[in-house]
Formats: sequence, C-alpha cells, structure tokens
Amino acid sequence: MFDKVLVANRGEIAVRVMRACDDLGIDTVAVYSDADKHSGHVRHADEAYNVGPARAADSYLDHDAVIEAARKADADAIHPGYGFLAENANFAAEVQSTEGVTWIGPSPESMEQAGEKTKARKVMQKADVPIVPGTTEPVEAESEVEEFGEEYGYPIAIKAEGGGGGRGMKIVREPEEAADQLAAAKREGEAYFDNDSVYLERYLESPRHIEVQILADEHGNVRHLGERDCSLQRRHQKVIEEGPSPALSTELREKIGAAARRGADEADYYNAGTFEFLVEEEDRDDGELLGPDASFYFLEVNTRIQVEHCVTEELTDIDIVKWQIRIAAGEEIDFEQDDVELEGHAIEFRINAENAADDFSPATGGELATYDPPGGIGIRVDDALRQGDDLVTDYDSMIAKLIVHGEDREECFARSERALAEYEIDGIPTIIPFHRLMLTDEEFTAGTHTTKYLDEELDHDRLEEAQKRWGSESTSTDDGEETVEREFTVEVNGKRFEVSLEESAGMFGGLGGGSGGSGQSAQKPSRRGGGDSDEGAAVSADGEVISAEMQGTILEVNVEEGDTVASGDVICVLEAMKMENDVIAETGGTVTEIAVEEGDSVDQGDPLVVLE
Ligand code: MV4
Repeated sequence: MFDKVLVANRGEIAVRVMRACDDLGIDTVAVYSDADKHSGHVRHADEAYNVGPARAADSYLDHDAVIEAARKADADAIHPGYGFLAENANFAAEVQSTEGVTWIGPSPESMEQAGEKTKARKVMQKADVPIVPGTTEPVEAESEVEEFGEEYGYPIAIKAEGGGGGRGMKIVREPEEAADQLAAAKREGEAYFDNDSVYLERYLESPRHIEVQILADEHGNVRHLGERDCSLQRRHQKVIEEGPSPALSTELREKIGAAARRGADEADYYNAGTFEFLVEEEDRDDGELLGPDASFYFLEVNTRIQVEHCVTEELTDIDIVKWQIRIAAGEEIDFEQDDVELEGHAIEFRINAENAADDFSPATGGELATYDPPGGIGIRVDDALRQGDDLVTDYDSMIAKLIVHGEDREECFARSERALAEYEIDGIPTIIPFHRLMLTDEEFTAGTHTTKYLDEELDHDRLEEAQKRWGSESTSTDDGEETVEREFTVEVNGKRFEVSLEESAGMFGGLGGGSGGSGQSAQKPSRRGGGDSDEGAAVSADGEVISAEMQGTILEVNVEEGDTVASGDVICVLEAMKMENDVIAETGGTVTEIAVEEGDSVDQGDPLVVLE
C-alpha cells in the first residue's frame, strides 16, 4: 500500500479523497493555488504545496507543477479527484512514467479510448452492449446525414468525436438542416476538442439519464454497484442525483448493470468508472416501472470518480474512493457481484452558491457568516468549508453536497426535507430553496421527470417563490428596493418566539448595518453589464453580442476592435468548470466592442464581444 498520496484537486472532493487515505493509514499531500491558501482541503492535509496563481491553468492544471509537488513531498501516488486533470490521458501517462509515482485511475489507454466516442461505441457493440442507433465511423458529407435520416428518421444528433458532457452536439430535425448542422458540429469539434470528426445517432427526445458505477481491478474482476438516476439536470449540469432510479424495474436494472459489466470487461477497464446510458421513457401509469423490454443505450464512459459517487456509497456501503486506491496499489477486489446489495434509497443535493431565482447566477463573493450543516440519522455532508471562511469564486460554485439515505424513497425524501430545513447558511446564496421546492414538486417526486424537465418545463415563478420563502439572502422587491430578513428571539411570558423582521434599505441605518440579529451579512450578487451595476463595461444593444456561456475567467482575448472575424474563429478563451473553453464566433463580422479583458471574471450571460 502507498505511504503518501498527493491529491491533485481542491474543495470537497479533495477532502473526500484525503478521508479515504486517512482511513487507510496513508499520509496526505494537498496542492493549492494562491486563491486557496486558506481553503479546507489545505487544512485537512498532512502537508501542502503551493502550485501557482489562482488561474487553474497556472496551478491545478499545470502538469509539471503538480508532479514536481509530488516529488518534493516524496508522494508515491497521485489521486486526481474529478474535473481538472482527472480525465487527461496525457497527464495520467506522465504520472505513470514518473519514477516512484502511481496514477490512481484507469490506464491512460482506457482514458484515451473513452474520449474517442466512435471507438468506445465499437467496443460496446463488440461486448453486445446496446448503443444508440447510428454510425461507428465518422461522417463527412451532408448526403450521409440525409441517407441516415431516410433510414432511421428524424431527429438526428450529430456529435463530435471528442465531445461529451453536453458539448459538441447538434440536432437535425429535417433534411434541410443537415448541411448547416454538420458544418456547425465540425466547427465546434475543431474549436473545443481540436478534432473536427463527427458521427451520427438517432436523437432521443426526452430520455432518462441513468449511469452505472463500475469497480474493476487489474486482475480481471469487474463489479457494478448499481445505478444512479441523474435525470434532473439544468443545462447539462446535474443538480440532484438519486439511486436506485425511481423508474427502473429490477429486471431492467439488472440488464443495464450486466451490460456495463460486459463493456468494462471488453475494454480491459480497471479502477472506478461510470457507464452512462440513455433510457427511453414510456407512457407509464402511476407506480408502473420501466420493464425489461424498455430501450436503453450506452452513451459514454466517465473515467473518473464522479461528484455523485456518494449516492452509490450510501446504497452499497462500499467505499469507492478507498477501492480506487487499493486497486491502484494492485489489490484484488474481495467481493463478488452477488455480494453487492442496494440498501434502501439515497439522494444527493448539490449545494451550489448560486441564486436559483436569478437564473442560477453564481455568488461573486461573500463570507460564510453562518455555516451549520444538518446531522442525525441518514445524513452525510461532504464539504470543505467552515463557518467564517471566505467563499472562493475562482473555480466552480459547488460548496458542499448533502447526501441523504433512507429505508425507501419516501423515508429518504422526508429526511431530506428535514435536513434541508436544518441546513443553515448565511452570507452567501445557495440553491437550498430550489432543492426544497423539488421535494414538493409533483413531477420529481413521482419520478417521471426526464432530462428536459428543468430546462423546458419548470415554471420560473416557482423558483422565485421558493427563494422568497426559504432563501436567507437579500432579495429585490418588485419596486427595486432591497430587503433583508432578520431573525430575533423574544420571550413573552416565558415562551420563546422567533420573530423575523423584514428590513429594507434605509431602515436602521441601512442594509446589513444593524447590530444584533443573527449575524447575517446581506449582499446581492452584482452582475457585470447589468445596467444597474457600476462595474464592467456597458455594451450597446445593436450588433451581435457574443456572451459568456457560463461563469468563469477570461484567459485570452484574441481580437481587437475593428478586426474582421469569420464564423468559427476563436474570439476569446474562457476558463470555466475547470476547463478552458474557446468562445467562437457563430457568424462572421466586424468587432465593434470588446467588453472584457484578460483576467476578468464573467458571469453566465455577460457580454464579451459585439460583432456587426
Ligand atoms: C443524446 C441525447 C439524445 N439522443 N444523444 C448530452 C450530453 C452528451 N454527453 C450527450 N447528451 C445527450 N445525448 C442522443 N442520441 C440527449 C442528450 C442529453 C442529455 C444526456 C444526458 C443527460 C442530460 C442530457 C440533457 C440534454 C441532452
């Protein structure tokens, strides 16, 4: 077994991995950027090394800096967590070729194969795992798309060979769209993945997203640990995951699990991994489940530990991260498939520092004035923050995960309501009000929601109501005046009452300025270019505005005012969700305004550049 493991990550997942190391008697090494000098993962580790500036590309993504830290610390293995370098096959190979350092993860070859979608599809086909009807070779010509449409019908998905996780997919609804969408998919593939190769699949309109957790060792043992249902997503970002899926019959569950096992076996896959599937919904009666004849299709393999692995850990009582480490150390899995039993029901709520009522805009700063997580039977909280910490906004907005376990879905949901009500966070907005809303939502509680539900069906007004009812943050009233809710405790005839008072700007000498109270610090996330904000450049409305697809940091601006750009040109580079993303021009034009510069933080929707 290893003596010392370096964890090449931050936040809750870094702490999660270190806890597995602690349990195995392994010393832990943290790496951190300048933005994370006081962060929880650094506190947790036995020793820690600064690997560079806040910008992820200069620190957490710097291969040499991370490997150098491992050498200095004399660590004998590196665990990458999720995101950052976790799915970078080159980095895995560099670690493997570093004398005395082991990569805790699948082989670099497996990682590369999983990244090439047509290759992965061929392997699955060989293992008799159903794939979405489509091609296993790249397509070049528009006529191939039309022929495919004639044979299988519309809509068709054109997907980038290097794609995944919501990027590089275009939908063709009729033959007339084939040429444009093919060109668009190729452009995106080239821009995002340096690979303009694309392939075709029949597009499923409203599938469920089911993923199977796999553990496999280097001795040929492959086990599946059941599935998670991740159908509740917002713009390809999961927000709530649960297991077992409320939609699958036992027979279908076993079929999908067995398919994932065959796939892992065929690919000679080892360590932890997730096999993603799309499952076609059917018209179902109340309480009816998808039977063994329901259609399910392999989508892709994730070659890392995932955010939502905790759901499976609660259901199976198997410590997946500990097994990742044991497998990397050459150990053999010591349980059989039949030993894996799913106990009860588990659900995970991502606690993101975002305001759901304001299009899930991420907090732009703040201090955790109160941080008091729930406890008691069935509750697990994975986090890294503590009360008094400043929020670090340089990376993603997830600050914690609440995982709830119960005997069945009903008990699990009742405990979830209780735990979310207990969770006290003041000083930053979180999506706890959104989660509480979901627990009262008929579609979600019935388990009939698909991947389309949040983006296309949920009524926005309900998000605002939830935020008003359960949010502890300041909110804008209709007339634009800001109010803050403050709670006071009073005793009347010996009986205790909690009184909440709404304070509006101007009362008691202004917002957040009052004394006493519960120490809430009020603040409204300010957004750039929002008109009422005095920071950020104002952008005129005419012309084509290219805006940020997600919150992040501008790494490069590649154009100047007056430049002529062609469609497909890279305008700037945005670091977001731990990845560098090229922002490309959809159409050609002349650059008339540039609203950002290198190093700027931007929110989703902020204007970047205007073309005319
Ligand atoms: C699909 C699909 C429907 N049909 N492929 C989105 C992420 C990318 N990795 C694959 N995705 C999808 N592929 C076919 N042939 C629908 C999606 C999809 C989706 C998949 C999983 C979870 C959430 C999703 C949300 C929208 C679309």
